[in-house]
Amino acid sequence: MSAFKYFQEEWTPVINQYLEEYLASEVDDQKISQIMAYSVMAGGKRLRPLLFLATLNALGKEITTTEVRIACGIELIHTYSLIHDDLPAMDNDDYRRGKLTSHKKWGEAEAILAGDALLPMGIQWIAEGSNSAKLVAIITQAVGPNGMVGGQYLDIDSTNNASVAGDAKFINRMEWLKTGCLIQASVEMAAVYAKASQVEQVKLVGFAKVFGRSYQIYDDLVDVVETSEEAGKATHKDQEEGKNNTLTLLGIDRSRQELRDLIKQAQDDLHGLNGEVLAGFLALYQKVL
Ligand code: GRG
Repeated sequence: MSAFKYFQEEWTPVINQYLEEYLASEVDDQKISQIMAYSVMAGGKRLRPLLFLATLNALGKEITTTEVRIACGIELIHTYSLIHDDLPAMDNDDYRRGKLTSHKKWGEAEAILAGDALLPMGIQWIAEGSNSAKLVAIITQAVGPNGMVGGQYLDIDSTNNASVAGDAKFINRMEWLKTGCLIQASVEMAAVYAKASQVEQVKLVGFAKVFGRSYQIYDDLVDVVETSEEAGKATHKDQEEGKNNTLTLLGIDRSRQELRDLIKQAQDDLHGLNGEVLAGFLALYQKVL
């Protein structure tokens, strides 16, 4: 088994158990707790908390419940963004992670509030660890107007805007803000938390930047590979919905090539680090290449 698989199989259940237990015990009202947990426990891959923990592992830092709580805080924030992204006013999706979306299951006001509740709760979990002021500064920057929310705004603002369709610079920026910033923050927070050296920080942030960029391309390619019988002839959902992303810009083959180039860059960034587990995240992409 690869070091990554081993790590993933060891820590995913720990993350899941922590989320389930503490969402239940730290939210007073049973009903809102249930609505929050419905989305948090819906079967996500736990990519961001695993990245946080894998970065600690690369830096030789021991992982205890304290670190798991911070990792889980990141997942709460990620889940908030998914709940809000699915709302009728945004992507208007009925299913997420194979289940009804929060607003379809519980109602729109309830879904908005569940997302609103997960964001500060995630920040609270992060704020309770050591070096917390820096960690909170990194995460809030990453998900605010100069990060994820900014990217989501650009996405919504540019939907059905034909003049953006060929604008690679705009699309790169939008995707970076929407997806890349939170991924980078997951790694950067661990580097700060574990007091990585300057050299280690530069390498890790370099890796995280490339990984964050590549993840959006992967996510779009997964949609195509999983929803079309013949990937080469796919009519992509995003294209039909007037969305602009790397896939609609470059098409399938060039997106795959871009992903291969990014994988090489990410591997290069890890040279000189104990980054076997981190490098294993790149293997996720094999299924779309
Ligand atoms: C609504 C403020 C706000 C932000 C939304 C996250 C996001 C920004 C939009 C969701 C749409 C999307 C596909 C964005 C790209 C980020 C991404 C790849 C999300 C999916 O993350 P995974 O693959 O999902 O880690 P799981 O379900 O495994 O957690």
